[in-house]
Amino acid sequence: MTEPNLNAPTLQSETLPPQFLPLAQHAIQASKWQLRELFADDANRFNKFSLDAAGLFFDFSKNHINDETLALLTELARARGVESLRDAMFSGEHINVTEDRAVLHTALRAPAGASIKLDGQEVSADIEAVLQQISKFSHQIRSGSWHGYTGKSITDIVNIGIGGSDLGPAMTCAAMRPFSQDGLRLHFLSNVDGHEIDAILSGLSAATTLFIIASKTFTTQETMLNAHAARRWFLQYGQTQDLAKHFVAVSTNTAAVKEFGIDITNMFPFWDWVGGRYSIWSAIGLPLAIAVGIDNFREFLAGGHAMDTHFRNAPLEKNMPVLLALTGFWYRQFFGSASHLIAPYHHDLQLLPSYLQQLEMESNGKRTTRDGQPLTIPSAPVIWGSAGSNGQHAYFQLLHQGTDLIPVDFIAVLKAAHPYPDQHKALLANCFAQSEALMRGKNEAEVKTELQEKKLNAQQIDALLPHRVFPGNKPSNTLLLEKLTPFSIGTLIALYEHKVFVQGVLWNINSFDQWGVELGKVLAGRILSELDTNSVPGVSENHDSSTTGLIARARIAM
Ligand code: G6Q
Repeated sequence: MTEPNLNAPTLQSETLPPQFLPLAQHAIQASKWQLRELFADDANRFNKFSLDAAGLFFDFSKNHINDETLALLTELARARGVESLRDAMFSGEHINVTEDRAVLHTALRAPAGASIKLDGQEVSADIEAVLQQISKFSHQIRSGSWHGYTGKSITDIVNIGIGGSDLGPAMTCAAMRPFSQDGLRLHFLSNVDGHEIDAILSGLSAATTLFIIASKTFTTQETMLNAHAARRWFLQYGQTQDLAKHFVAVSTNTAAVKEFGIDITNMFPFWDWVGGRYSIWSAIGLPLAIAVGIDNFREFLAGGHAMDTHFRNAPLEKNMPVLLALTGFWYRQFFGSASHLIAPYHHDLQLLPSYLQQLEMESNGKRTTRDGQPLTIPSAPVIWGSAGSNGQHAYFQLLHQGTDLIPVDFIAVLKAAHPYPDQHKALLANCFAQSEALMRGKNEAEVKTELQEKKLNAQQIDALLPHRVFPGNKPSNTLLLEKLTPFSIGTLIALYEHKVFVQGVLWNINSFDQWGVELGKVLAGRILSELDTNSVPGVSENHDSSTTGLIARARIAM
């Protein structure tokens, strides 16, 4: 039994953009390569296919690539306009064509005073003003000088938001846990499922709780329901005039914030040129600034900016986000890999896979080109994952011996922030061992020797052999961070944002709208009114029999 190659791609030249054809031809060759042999043939492979940027180290040598592959991939990136669209994004052009908006989250992390123009107007003064507001408020909460209605300091902060208004703060607060102030507890309420608000509020005291209502639009059903429920809960203890001490808002919608009853001086604004899933750098990062302090928050922004500088200036061949994007694109486009695993080997990065899931799947889960034509090639794969090493005892079996090709991004942190060196060594050992095992596999000869050493007889060996062989030849990237700090977390997130941008350009899609999310918001609103047991059943909307039946059963039970 010989080790299988990658699934040989079929050349569908009629649906492929002509610019993809040289790579499609090349992929047929590459599908025959064994990663083991690529390493055996070139002692310099690791040095050649790895790079440092903005404090991150990126090893992409365990991919089915050679010099020619990289040359073809970067040539394609140029031909698709990665450089020109990148420059258009940074200079505030309205590259979000379906919403006619600029995409300027990068401006939020530029150094104070940097000249960034949007439609002819400087934006940096507005950005700095909000940062000052965040600085003042977070200091008041952290120092205990912001008092609740009984005169006590705040001990618990509940961020009420969903999607982009939840995942960024929740993920970064977890990632920066060692930098967080003791005695301040952060809670993230996103789900419209009342069990979540019930679980969070049941442990809290209204007198020492601050609610941050985070919603770009301030109309999202789940957030508004939770915000109103939190308000009702608070008013069981405090008075209406006390609300200002316990409710603040982060939004672009001043009128709706006012209508909710939040004092506008306690509203932290941001702008429509900041997409929800790119908004952690804006006032949506308020919970993070409260948890870790404004200096650490600014360090986080500086980390994002360091990656921006690299992305803007490095040639494509030495550009980390571009290379991360190209390696993923290579398998998605030419080898049919339908999913991509994010495996951070760090407990504090446990929410990173969910964060990247939104970033990538909401940005690039599209089927229409920027100019409105149907896409004839696959776009974003499914992004999934969880913190290592837990996954090894669960789904890694499928990576090693299943039938699908699933590229992996391993993310490891070299220096731990805890006093358990044995655990840290074991964690890193597991991480590196997995990428090696996926790449090398274990061939028949190796399995035979192993079983012979265990004194199994020839018949037993023959029976076990097919089950014990690992084909290997599975690709992965490894990203190394020196330490998990606000700065390095900033670089890591910006790296993936730009990866997503580059892949969107390769697929020629608009990565910055989300019409699928908007549809969900509308549909749930309609059915909500039909679940109201005071409404007349079945008259407000015509549904299929399944949806009608489900609504009817719920009405009876409620
Ligand atoms: C992000 C998406 C989506 C959005 C949420 C919350 O890019 O648009 O996840 O962040 O639907 O929206 P609001 O912030 O408007 O409540």
